[in-house]
Amino acid sequence: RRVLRAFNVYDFNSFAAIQEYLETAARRHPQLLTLQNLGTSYQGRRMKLAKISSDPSAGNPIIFIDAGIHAREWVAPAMALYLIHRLTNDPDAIHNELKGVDWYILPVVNPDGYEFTRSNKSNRLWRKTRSKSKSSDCFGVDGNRNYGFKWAVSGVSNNPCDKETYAGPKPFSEPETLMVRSIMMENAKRLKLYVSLHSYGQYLVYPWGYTGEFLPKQWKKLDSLARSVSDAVQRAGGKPFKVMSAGKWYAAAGGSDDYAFGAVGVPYSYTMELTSGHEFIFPRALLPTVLPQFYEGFKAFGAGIRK
Ligand code: ING
Ligand code: ZN
Repeated sequence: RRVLRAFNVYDFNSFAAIQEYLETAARRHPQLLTLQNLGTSYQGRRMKLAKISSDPSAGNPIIFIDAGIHAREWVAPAMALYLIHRLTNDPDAIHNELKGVDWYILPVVNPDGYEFTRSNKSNRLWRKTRSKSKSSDCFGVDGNRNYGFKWAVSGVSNNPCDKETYAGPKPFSEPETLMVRSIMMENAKRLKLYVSLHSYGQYLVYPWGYTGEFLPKQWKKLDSLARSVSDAVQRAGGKPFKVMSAGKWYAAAGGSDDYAFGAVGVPYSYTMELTSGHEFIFPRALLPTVLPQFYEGFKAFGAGIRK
């Protein structure tokens, strides 16, 4: 007999606990939640995509959300799990958030890095993956510089020992970014909205990230949906988001949002920075306050792409 440990959604959980929560949730809500095996991370952690749908055969538009590509940004996976929790447990979600829209959620894109930051205090601020570089003794690639759209044209380091923004030896050198690419490619036609969750500075930014010199021609639609999300979070008592193109904040190429928008053709694509003023070391005690506030933003995302 297995003893079911209680899972606290208002906590920073281990990758193993997160996987166990996903399995349990899929068993409890088989008509809503299915798990797709994606393969393994560099160090062999099994990764699973949570697909939440009230009618999987309908071919609904898809909202795809990922989190935790940057190891130290712990609030992002916590938000992704809270989303799964609400979408599968709210009695009225089926008539609202899940009506005519499927939600695909990958809560931890970089599990090796995530576990590394949990392993001891001196690793707490690690950002990259944990792959071993062939050309040096250093480890890790910045997953959010590794996507194959305008790869490495701006805002990256070419040095494998750079702790922050090493773009990798080539685009999609990391198994973890390849997995996200596969999810996008397999679902390209139905993907309507992509959101990558991070934690730094409470920004909600859209393409282009690789340049701050110009905007995509659809920028007004991207901008106004982002503002409606920010307004909803603010109405719920949260801090507003700074809304702009990523490249206006700082130019950096190889991000997942540019790839989704520019290479896959996802019409709405964002990077969402969930910090409420706390950047990387987000206080656990604030999770019960901020996660429900941010959830109102996701409802606004859903409402915005439904109409
Ligand atoms: N921020 C993102 C980063 O990868 C970003 C956001 C991407 C900004 C591209 C501008 C351009 O640097 C975090 N928190 O990592
Ligand atoms: Zn980040």
